[in-house]
Amino acid sequence: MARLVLIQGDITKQKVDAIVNAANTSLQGGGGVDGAIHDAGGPSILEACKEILKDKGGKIKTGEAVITTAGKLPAKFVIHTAGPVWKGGGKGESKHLADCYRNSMFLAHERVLKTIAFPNISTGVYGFPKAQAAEIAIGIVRSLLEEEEAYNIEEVRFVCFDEENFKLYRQRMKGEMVDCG
Ligand code: AR6
Repeated sequence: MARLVLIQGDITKQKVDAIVNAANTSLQGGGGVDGAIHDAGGPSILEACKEILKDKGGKIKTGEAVITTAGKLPAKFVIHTAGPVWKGGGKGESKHLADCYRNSMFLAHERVLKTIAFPNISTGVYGFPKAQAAEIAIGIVRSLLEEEEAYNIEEVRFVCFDEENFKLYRQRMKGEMVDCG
């Protein structure tokens, strides 16, 4: 069984096979974790995003995931996924958020990547309620790790940047490995 690890910190510092970016459908970079990843990783990440978008009519779908170089980051790859904007909960937001985790995990598995780190997708400017997002993220990742489509993955890190998310995850991951470093 793969390990689930909880970390409070900066995802750009993670030395894993893939870090996940909470991007938007245009993959042009932005603020928050997206901005931090592009800033630290350098311009090759945006160039790779632009290449991918050429085959996709300029946008990815909400919940979709694509993979690029990680440029200068310590990770090997960046998986970019577009989280849902919270609109009150009646617009399929929960399903779209679960799709982000599912599609990122499948992509990592397909590339035979063993370690993947997730930020708390959609819980910043996209306004998804943090407790509900934590339930969805931990729930879908736990269940995927029992499926064949993700069996190459040996470790999933949840990297919480803010204290509120870290506490919400810590409450829900009792007994699993918690790394505060
Ligand atoms: N490492 C880990 N997590 C981080 C970091 C970091 N360096 N910086 C922020 N976070 P947000 P969203 C956390 O707003 O809500 C962008 O402009 C932060 O505490 O980055 O999915 C994109 O281009 C929060 O919990 O992403 C999109 O347009 C979480 O990352 C839009 O924002 C997500 O916050 C996406 O919004």
